[in-house]
Amino acid sequence: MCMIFDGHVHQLPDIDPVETEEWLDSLDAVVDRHGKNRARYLLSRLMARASASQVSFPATVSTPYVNTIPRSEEPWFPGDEHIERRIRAFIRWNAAAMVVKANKAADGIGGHLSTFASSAALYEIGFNHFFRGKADGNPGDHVYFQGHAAPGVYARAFLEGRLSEDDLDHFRRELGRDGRGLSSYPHPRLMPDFWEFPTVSMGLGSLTALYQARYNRYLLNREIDDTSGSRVWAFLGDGECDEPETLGAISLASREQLDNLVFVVNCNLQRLDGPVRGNGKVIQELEATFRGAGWNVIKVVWGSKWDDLLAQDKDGVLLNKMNTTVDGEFQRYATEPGGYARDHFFGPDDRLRQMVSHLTDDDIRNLPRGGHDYRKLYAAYKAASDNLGSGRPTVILAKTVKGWTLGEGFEGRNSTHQIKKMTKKQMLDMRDRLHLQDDIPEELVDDKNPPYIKLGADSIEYQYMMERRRSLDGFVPQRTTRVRKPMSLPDPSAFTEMWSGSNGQAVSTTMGFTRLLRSLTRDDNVGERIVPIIPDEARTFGMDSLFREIGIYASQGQLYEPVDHDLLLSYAESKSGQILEEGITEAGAMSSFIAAGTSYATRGVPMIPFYTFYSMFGFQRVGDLIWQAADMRARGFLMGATAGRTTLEGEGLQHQDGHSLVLASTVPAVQAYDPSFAYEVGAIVDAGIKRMYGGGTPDETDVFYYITLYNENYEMPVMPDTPGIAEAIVEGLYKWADAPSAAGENENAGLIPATLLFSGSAQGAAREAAADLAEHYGVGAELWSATSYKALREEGLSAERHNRLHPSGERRVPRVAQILADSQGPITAVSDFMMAVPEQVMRFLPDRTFMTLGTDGMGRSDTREALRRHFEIDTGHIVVGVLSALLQDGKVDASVVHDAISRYDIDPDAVDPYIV
Ligand SMILES: Cc1ncc(C[n+]2csc(CCOP(=O)(O)OP(=O)(O)O)c2C)c(N)n1
Ligand SMILES: [Mg+2]
Repeated sequence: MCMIFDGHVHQLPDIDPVETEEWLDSLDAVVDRHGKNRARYLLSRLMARASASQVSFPATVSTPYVNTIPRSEEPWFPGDEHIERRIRAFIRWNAAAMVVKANKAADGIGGHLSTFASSAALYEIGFNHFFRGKADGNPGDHVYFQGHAAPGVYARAFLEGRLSEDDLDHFRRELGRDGRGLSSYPHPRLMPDFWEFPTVSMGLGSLTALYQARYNRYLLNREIDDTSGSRVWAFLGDGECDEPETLGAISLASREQLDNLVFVVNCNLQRLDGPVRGNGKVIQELEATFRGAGWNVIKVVWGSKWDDLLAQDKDGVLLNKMNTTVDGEFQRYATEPGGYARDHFFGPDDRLRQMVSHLTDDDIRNLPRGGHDYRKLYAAYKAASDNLGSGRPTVILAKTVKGWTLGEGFEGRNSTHQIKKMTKKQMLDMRDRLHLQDDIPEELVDDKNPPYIKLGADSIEYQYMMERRRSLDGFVPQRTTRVRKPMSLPDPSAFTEMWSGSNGQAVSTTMGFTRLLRSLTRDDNVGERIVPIIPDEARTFGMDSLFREIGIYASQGQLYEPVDHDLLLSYAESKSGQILEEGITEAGAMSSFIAAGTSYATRGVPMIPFYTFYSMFGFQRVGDLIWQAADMRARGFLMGATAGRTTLEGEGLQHQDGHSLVLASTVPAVQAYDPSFAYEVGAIVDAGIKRMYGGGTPDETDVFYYITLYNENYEMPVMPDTPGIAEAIVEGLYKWADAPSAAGENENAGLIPATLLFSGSAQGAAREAAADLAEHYGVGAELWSATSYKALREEGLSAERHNRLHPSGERRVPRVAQILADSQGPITAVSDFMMAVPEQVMRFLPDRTFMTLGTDGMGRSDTREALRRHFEIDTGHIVVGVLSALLQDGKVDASVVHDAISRYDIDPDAVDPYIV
C-alpha cells in the first residue's frame, strides 16, 4: 500500500491543503490515542465506504485473517442441519471403510483418507445445495473434484444407490469383474459413465476448469449453445496451488469476466510431506494473489463458535493473534490437546486467556475451522453463486484440518496424506466422533472388513438426499454422451482442393492445411463447429489469412481500430469470432483443445478443434495435458507445425523438433501422422472427422489426431488414383512410385532392387536419391510414403499378441509385413525425426535389412541443406544408406559405397551428430 501512495500520491494535485492536513492530523491522533489497530480499522471502513460510493480505489490485496462474510451477513441456511450432518457422517464413514478394506484386501493398493476427510463439508454443501445435474437433457454444472477426494465421491454415490457394495469393494481393483472397478481417481477413460474431468495430476484440473468456463462463454457468444445455466466448480488443494498451472491463468479468468467460475481451495495447510506454508499463511498469500488478479475472494477461516470470541475482541488482540500466527503453528493446534492452544495461542495475553476461560480444553480443540462449518460454507457458496453478473470469478479459500474426524493419528499429522489403514480402535474412535454408535454396532467394527452404512429407501436421510438431488437436476458426477446439438459430417467438397495438387506451385503442407481449415469453416454442415486454436503463431503458419474471414474471438468485441484495419488480413477481433487466439500459452491452448474436444460429452455439442502449434512446444511442453486429453476422451486435431529437426531453418536447438512423434507414440489414444503431401493431410483429416464424429463405438471414436505440418515449399502432387489409396494413407504406408526403370535399351533389366520409405519433408531427398541411385548405381529403389509408423506398429503389436496367445490358431501377419511383401530389396527409411520413429516397425520385418536414417541429436541453426548434411539425411546420405543396406545384403561391393561417399563429398569421420 505504502508503495502505491509513495509512488504516485505526490504527483496528484492537492486542491485543498488545509483540509488534507486536517485528515492527516486526525489519523495521527487516532494512532497516538488508540493505536495502529484502530487506525487500520478506520481506514478499512473508509475504503469500504469509498467503494460503496463508487469512489474507485486500488484494491488492497489482503484483508485480516477472518471470514470475508461476517456473521451478520450470513444468509438463512435453507437445509436441515441435523440430517445433513448425519449424511456427512455416513459418507465420511463409508469413504474411510472403503479405503481401509481395499488395503486390507490388497496391501499397497493405496487410496486416501485424509484429503476427503478435510473436504467432506466442502463437497456436501455443493451436493445438497448447489451442483446442478443433467436431468432432462440439461448439461448441468461442471464439477472438477480434487483427485484425492475420490473416495468421498464414491461413498456418496453408494448412499444414493448409484454404486453397489461390490463396486466399493472394487475400489482400485479395476481388473476383476470385466474391468469395472472404481478407478483410483477421476478418470473418464476408465469410468466413462461417471467421471467427467480428470484432475489428479496437480494443477491440470484448475487450469482446464478455468478454460472450460471460458469455453462456455465462447459457445454462448457464438450462439452455438446457451451455457448460461452452467457453472464451473473446481476443487483444489492448497499445496496444489504451488503448481504453475494452478495459478498461471487466473488473470485470464478475470479479464474474460468469468463469473461462471468458482474455485474452492481446500486449505488444510498441508500437502503430502508437511505444511504448505509452515512459516507463512497460505490463505493470506492466495488471497493476495487472487485479489491482485481481480477475483472475488471469499475466505472461510473460522467456524461459528469463533464468532462469539471475535465479538468480545474489543481491543483487537484476538485478531492480532490470528493475523500473526503462522500456519505451522495452526497445524500444531490441530494435533495437540486443547490445553496447548490455551497456553500458546490464547495464553500469552491475559485478555485472550480470559476470553476462553469458560471453555474446556476439548471445547478449545474443537473450535472448528470455517471449512468444517456448513453454515459458513453455505454463505460462501451462495455469495459465489450470487456473484453471477458481477464479471468476477470467485475463489473460496476454506480453512480445514487435514484428516478431520479421523482421530488423533490422522488430524494434522505430517504423514496423514499417505495413511491408508486404521486400527480397530481408530475406527471405533471415528465412529464415536461421528456419533454413529447407533448405526454401527461395536462388534461389527474391525480393521479388516468394516461395514458400510446403507440407507433404506424410506430412511429420512435417503429421502432428503434424493429430494435435494432431484431439485438440483439429478446426480453429480455423471458423464453422458447424449448429443444435444447434432452435427453432420462435412460435405466432401470441402476436401476437393486437397486432392488436386498445387499445379506447379511450390507450397507447404502447412499452407495446404490452412486452405483445408478455411474450407471446413465454410462448410454448411460443420463450419460453425470448427474451433481453430492458436497460441500466437498464426502468422508463422500463414493462418493470419483467417483473422478477418472468421474473426478472432474476443468476449468484449474489438474496442479499438486495429493498426492494420485497412489491410485485407487485418487483426479482426469480435464477440462472435471463431478463432481462439490464445496468446503465448501452450498450456492454455491445450486446455481449450480439451474443452472443445470433449464438448460432445460435457455439453452434448460436438465441436472439432484444430489446435495448431510449434510442434516442439507440443508433446514435450504440455505432454501431461495431452495425456489428460486422452483420459478425458477428447476428440480433435493437434497440428504440429514447423515440424522436423532440419526443415525449420535457422531456429536451432530449442525449436527444431525431431522427437514429438516419439513422444506421440506413448499416448494410446493419439493417431500420429507424418504426411508428405497435401492430399495425405486431406485424407487423414477426412478419415479422422468421420472416425471421431461419425458415430461408432467409443473404443474407436474417442481418439485424437496428431499431424505434423512442415514449412518447406514444394509442388504438391495430385492424389494418385490408385484404388484404396485414402485407406492406405490412414493405415500408414503405401507405394508412392515404382522403381525407376533403367535408361535405354536395358529397361528394367539389371537394376538392383531396393525399397525406400519416406515421411514428411524427407520426401524430397528420398525422391532425388532414388533418381541418383538409378542413374549412377544401377539401383532401382521403389518409393513408399510412410504416413504413420505408430499406426503400423500398433496393428503389428496386436497381430503379434494374437499369435503369442493363440499358438495353434491361424497366424496373423502384421499389416506392415503384408504391405511390404511386394517390395524388394533392403529397406531404408528416412524422416526428419529420430530413427526411433521408423524403428517402430522393424520388429515386424525380421527377414529384411532395415536401415534407418533420422535426425538423432540436438538441433542447430543453419540452412536446410547444411542441417540435412549434418544429420545425415540429405540425398547423398540416403544414397549411401541404400547402398550400405545393399552391401549388407551382399548385393553390391564396399567399393560402391565408397564411391558414393566420395561422390557426395561425405566426410566419413565427421563427428556423430548425436553426440555434439
Ligand atoms: C503433478 C503432480 N505432482 C505430484 C503429485 C503427488 N501428490 C498427490 S497429492 C499431493 C499432495 C496434495 O496436497 P494438496 O494439494 O494440499 O491436497 P490435500 O490432499 O492436502 O487436500 C501430491 C504431492 C500429483 N498427484 N501430481
Ligand atoms: Mg492441502
